[in-house]
Amino acid sequence: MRYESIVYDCAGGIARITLNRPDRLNSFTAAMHGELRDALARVAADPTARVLLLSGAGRGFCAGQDLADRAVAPGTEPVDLGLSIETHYRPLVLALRGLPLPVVCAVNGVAAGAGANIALACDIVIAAKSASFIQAFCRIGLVPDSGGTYFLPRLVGSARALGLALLGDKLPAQQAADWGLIWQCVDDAALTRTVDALLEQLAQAPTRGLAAIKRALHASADATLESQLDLERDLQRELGRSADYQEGVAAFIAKRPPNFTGHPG
Ligand code: T3D
Repeated sequence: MRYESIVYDCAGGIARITLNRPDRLNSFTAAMHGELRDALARVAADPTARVLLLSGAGRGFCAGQDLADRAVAPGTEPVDLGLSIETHYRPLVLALRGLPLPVVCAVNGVAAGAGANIALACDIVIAAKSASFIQAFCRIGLVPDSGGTYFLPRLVGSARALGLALLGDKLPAQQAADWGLIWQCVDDAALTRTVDALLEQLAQAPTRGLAAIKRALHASADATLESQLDLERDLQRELGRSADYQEGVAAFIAKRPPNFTGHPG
């Protein structure tokens, strides 16, 4: 598939998807969703991909749904937004969460509406100091989607989730980090360097082990202690048979750096 709204690349174990409609702050169109679906399927099917970076081109990360992608005006036939969620946003969130490798999101600028919540669906979110997060939905009479009502209260608690969602105020990246909404906020000039170092680290890591960590931590939001202990046992059993575990232990004993393959075997 030829991409026009995103840029995709995979090299050295690092897959990169860049949202690439900078003149519209990388807002989502149906065409962009189609390209994202295709690119995420490529990442999932590529055994050499060990970490994925999601970022945006230009001064914004993503302004959510492109409000001009279809006709919405008083008196016109209503658009079925449920169909849009079902077709595009729900699968996108589940694809990011389900990828068996870490997903890093570099928030280079404003992240609004679904753009904010797609960032929160990623595993590690690093934002530039000038970036911000806006639950813009309430400004146009909608509810936070793309997992916003799931992620927000779990990440920042009910009081802050309600304030963000009901007021639609701009949350600066530093405050987002201070509140625990994201992993880290760095100076604008340090964003690329910081993200590249993180990607290098994750691309050398025991990928299947990281995938299991991601799965277990995401599962814990709705789990009991008993079910979580069961899951940990099952994952540990599986990982204990992996070459990366054997290599990790051997490297520790030999006092040398490990050389992980990231392969399941
Ligand atoms: O399918 C469904 O609809 C259901 C799913 C919904 C999910 C959603 O995401 S709903 C929420 C949609 N998003 C928004 O409501 C955010 C709209 N954008 C803004 O509020 C502001 O643009 C920002 C706060 C994000 C940034 O403000 P600012 O001042 O930095 O930039 P700007 O001047 O507003 O935007 C720059 C350009 O991008 C501008 O175009 P122009 O004037 O230069 O020709 C603007 O119209 C365009 N743009 C920004 N966001 C969108 C957009 N065009 C279409 N759709 C957008 N969402």
